[in-house]
Amino acid sequence: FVGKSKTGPGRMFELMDGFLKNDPGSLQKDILHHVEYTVARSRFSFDDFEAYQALAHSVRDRLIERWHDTQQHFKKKDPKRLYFLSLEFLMGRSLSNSVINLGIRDQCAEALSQLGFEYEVLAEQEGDAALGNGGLARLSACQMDSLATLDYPAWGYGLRYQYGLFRQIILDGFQYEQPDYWLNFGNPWEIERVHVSYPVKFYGSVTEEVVNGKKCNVWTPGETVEAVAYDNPIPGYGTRNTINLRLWAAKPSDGYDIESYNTGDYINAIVNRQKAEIISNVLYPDDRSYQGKELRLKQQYFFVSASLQDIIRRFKDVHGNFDDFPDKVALQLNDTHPSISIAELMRVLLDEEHLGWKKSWNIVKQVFSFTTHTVLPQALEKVPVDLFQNVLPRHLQIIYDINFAFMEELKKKIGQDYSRLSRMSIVEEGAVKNIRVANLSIVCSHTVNGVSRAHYELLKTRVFKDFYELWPEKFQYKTNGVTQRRWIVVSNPSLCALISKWLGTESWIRDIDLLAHLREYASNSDLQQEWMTVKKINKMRLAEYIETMSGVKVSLDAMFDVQVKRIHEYKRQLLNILGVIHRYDCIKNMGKDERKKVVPRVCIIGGKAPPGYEIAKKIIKLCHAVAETINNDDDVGDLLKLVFIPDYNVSVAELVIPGSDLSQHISTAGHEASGTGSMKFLMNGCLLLATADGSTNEIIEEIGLENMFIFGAKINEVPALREKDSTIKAPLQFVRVVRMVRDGYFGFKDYFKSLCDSVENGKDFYLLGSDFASYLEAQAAADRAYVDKTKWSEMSILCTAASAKFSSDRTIEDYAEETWGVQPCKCPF
Ligand code: KOT
Repeated sequence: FVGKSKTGPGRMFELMDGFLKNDPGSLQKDILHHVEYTVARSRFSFDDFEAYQALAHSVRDRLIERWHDTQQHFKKKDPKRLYFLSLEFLMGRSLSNSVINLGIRDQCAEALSQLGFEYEVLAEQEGDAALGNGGLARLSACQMDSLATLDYPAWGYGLRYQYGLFRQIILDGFQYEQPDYWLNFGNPWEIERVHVSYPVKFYGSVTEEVVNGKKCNVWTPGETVEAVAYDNPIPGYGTRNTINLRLWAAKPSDGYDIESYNTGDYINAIVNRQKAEIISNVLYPDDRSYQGKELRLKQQYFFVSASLQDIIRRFKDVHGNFDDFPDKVALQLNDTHPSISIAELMRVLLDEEHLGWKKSWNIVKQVFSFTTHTVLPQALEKVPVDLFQNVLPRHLQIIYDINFAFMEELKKKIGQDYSRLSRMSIVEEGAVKNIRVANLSIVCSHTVNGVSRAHYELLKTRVFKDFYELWPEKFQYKTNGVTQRRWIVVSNPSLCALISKWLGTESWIRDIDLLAHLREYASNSDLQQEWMTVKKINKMRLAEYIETMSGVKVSLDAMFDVQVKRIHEYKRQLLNILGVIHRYDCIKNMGKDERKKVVPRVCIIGGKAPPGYEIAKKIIKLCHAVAETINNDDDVGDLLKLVFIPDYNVSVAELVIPGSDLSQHISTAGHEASGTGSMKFLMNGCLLLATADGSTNEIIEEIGLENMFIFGAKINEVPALREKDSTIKAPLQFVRVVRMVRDGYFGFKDYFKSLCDSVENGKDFYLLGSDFASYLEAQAAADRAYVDKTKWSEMSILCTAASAKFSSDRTIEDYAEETWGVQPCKCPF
């Protein structure tokens, strides 16, 4: 507009005075402006939280500029776009991540220091955005960061829950859940789009009618809820590209409960309207067991319907018909949670666009790709047909039609093998008829991805064997990765600086393969010393946190041994605790001289148990009970401490991971689809003690068995071990430690009985007993390695170097090329 008319857009551009500037002076002005006009405090009197808010708004302004430019550019270029559909995103804090990716961290720190504030202190004011449960949800967040950084024309879509993942409170060692009302203090990172809203319909009935001489199924819905968009800009690192995470919130629609208005019940009508908002109220915290809840199905359909309306509107803005749809749109299903979008797209193309079955199906089968994140049968979603019929009657019809066509096609290929036909059917027959959402997703997607090589092998040979044999070409895997921007640059600034110093460049932050060059210096004693100094600084931070949270003072000379993740039997936190009891028992039985040889340990456990998962809750209580005994035993002193870190979340992870020496990933082989925590620890130079499960097998290839502590049964050995009575093979040490718990050595004898029963008396489904001896050996090997400081620091450096493969940048590039067919679209400014 420059030089053009000084009215309208020309005048506006002139007034804008170019883009916002990033020097400390300009940032200061913006911060003070926001103190006064956004936070509405006096610029002469505002506290740390208000300063954080003002800083956040100043950063947000810069994000918005880039967001606009990026979206404008995408619109102009009209590339094929990727839409990432996920019911969960675990974003954590945004401030530090944004200022790093915008390249303005130092400027912000300087601006604040002149105003009398400390950047780090303000960053701590922010609460986590915890719109997800665990691995799957944090993976979505890492992938959004990589999509933006690598300039892909992508958008994320999800739900804006009012309550994120519950807060974990520990009282007397027991877990209690409290609501996470994360929006209480406002959310500067989102932009409410009151004008971007779509009606989403539920319930009602379907009738066959003749429209324009053709027979049609007409859905007359019974309820309409409005979906309102909230945009969350996701900045890339070292690029202007800033993509969008659009989250939907439910609001009453104008037509909601019109009946009550008509009957004159005004007050009740208003009260009823608020019920619409329930849909986006709360995140389901139990992420592995499906109970066919109506609200859950409504959440899924709500976000999917709004997202597809939005995607189709954007497509139609430029394209006259749907022929190009598969060339312009890729829809990624993050597990089965958004899979109702398959039936919804079919419905829109059939009933609203009137494309006919053949054409609609041809489009649908080209656009969806599906990634599964589990091997646990109880995590595979099944929706009772009755529930479906009630909530989404037209979608159920469409699913039946898809299944009918699929069954016919299958019969042609495999003949009358009824047991296989019934296993593969989308509809599960039985006392309760169910829709198998995974089967629907496989049948209708062009690609099915696993999240590690081992996971892919299990999908092919066990979980989806029938489907693999039918369509081997559909199956792929993309080993998970995590973003080095958050997991090194943001969370471990000292290590970041050290890596850049030794590599002579910061380019590894975008080009992760460069990180592997650290290998060349792994045996350099100068680097080793500096490396261990950084680790010490991080251990100090963590030790302070532990003391504040649990009152336990820990020694920095001790090995910090950490297991932080959701609590689940298959992840075997119980194995860890029984191992700690064994260590304690050994120390107690040692003479003075022997004790001198013990490598001191601080064992750290953290994680949330799903609220209804009794055994997981008992594991948390056991951890506290054992900690109480050990930490107060003067006999043991600094040789052993056990601490439970409450309310483990993304920002706690950012503190814990850099300060760890050893981390445990000890799931029963064949149960963890991938695991991503291990990758974050690896990046931070933390050694791994692990089973050969999930992505660990690929980590072994990168770093070598000699630099890790691997133990336990292999994936292929597990089924045979389960056949036998595992208690027979449980070693004496195992029997002894379980007995200590049973006999009430740590109190709560009756309460822990069922926990002990779960690993004895011929049960022990997760094979704690049969893996116990090799677990203890791996722990002993870790002790021996820790004593040799030179060797340990070399191994630690090799861990970081080996983590290059486990960047989500690599994962996303592979998806873009092999699954989605999208290319980078870089904003030129
Ligand atoms: C939750 C519900 C249903 C199905 C799967 C899940 C799920 C799986 N939630 N988190 N996961 C984890 O996803 C991570 C990312 O792929 C994996 O690394 C990890 O092994 C899964 O357990």
